[in-house]
Amino acid sequence: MSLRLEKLRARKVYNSRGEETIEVDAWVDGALGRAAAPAGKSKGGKEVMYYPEGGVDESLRIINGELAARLKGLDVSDHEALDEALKKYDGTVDFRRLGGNAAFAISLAVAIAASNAAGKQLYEHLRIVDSFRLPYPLGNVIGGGAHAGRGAPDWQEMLVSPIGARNVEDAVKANFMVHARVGKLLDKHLGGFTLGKGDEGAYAPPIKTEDGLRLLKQAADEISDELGFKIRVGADVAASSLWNPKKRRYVYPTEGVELDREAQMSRVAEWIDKYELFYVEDPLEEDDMEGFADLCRQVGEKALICGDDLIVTNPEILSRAAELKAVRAVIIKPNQVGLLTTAMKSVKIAHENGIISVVSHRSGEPPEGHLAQLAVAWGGKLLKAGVVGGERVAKANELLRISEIVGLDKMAELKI
Ligand code: 2PG
Ligand code: MG
Repeated sequence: MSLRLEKLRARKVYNSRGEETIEVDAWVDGALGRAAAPAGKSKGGKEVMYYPEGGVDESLRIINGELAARLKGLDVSDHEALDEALKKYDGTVDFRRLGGNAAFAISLAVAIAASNAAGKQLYEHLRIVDSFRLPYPLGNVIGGGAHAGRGAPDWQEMLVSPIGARNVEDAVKANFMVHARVGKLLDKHLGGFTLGKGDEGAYAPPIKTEDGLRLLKQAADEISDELGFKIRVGADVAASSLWNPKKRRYVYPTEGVELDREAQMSRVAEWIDKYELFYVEDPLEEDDMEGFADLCRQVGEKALICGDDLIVTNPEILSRAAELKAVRAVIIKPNQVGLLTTAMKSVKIAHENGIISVVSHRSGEPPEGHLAQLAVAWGGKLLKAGVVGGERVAKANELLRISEIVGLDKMAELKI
């Protein structure tokens, strides 16, 4: 069956941080698909350019003019054809002509329109898995770094995931309960706390990272006991944000310490043991792939060492990381590479190499739930999408909707 792209229209809207972003409407055989692009704050150095010179407005000018006319009539039943056309039109390695976020919004909007036209769910249309499983939600509860103001914890995200939950309803509920409990514990610990939050709805309290991990572990254990299944704690260090290349040190402004590479690795390994962390993302700066491999060896089966800024969803970088055994999990953020099919290529490489894919939001998100559909389509075992805040809850709610079709208890197989 052929599906024809009839029309594209792009506009400027805003993400959860109040930044300008691009939204695209696509019509395929009379069906509408709509998607907007997210934006990162702690971006990897090798991500594509979000927008050309001239920003969102320049992307709008290109799409609503020449590009919409050029793509009209394209058969988009196979998504590859559209992404190839976008790549070819842009013609640069980093999407600097069209803008990676513009490419992403087109790619996703057209996939949604095509799935609607075919009467399918998006996860069916973009599937690369044989059978559908639901990812465990992974969300940040306490955070700091680039996502919060001065005085917040130095590590960017302290995360929770209910990896022992038997069904998705329990899993989603558990994260909300842990978030609420941490609010109470912080209030007690600080002798009063405003419940102030950072960009992703995680509390941004004036405490050191280690105190945050301790309180989060306590809350996760308490809720675990109440609900009767395992809830584990993890972290996104976002270590590139701490790395000072001149000093060759990881600089912790809130804590007031500076660590060399060895000390940073020891600290990560020590806290994995002490707080039973099951997941640590970007423990080292993004150019230290060797260090990731060392840490993976040292930590072994205890925790998933995950690459985000290290790999930026890039298939070539991921292949190198797989060869070096530098990671056991990889963050998949399609807007780091601009196209859904490039992200899908990375997911396939990950799975061929036994690497877990973690389909992830950005700190600046549009308030929509499509990411949950992508996680199910691609066999992501974890869906990293925050806990509270409308744009984060949208993903959890979409996961609940999908579970009505896939089956409430069809959770991913995640052995850790
Ligand atoms: C990260 C993300 C999302 P940002 O580092 O994993 O949590 O942050 O979108 O700012 O890159
Ligand atoms: Mg990250």
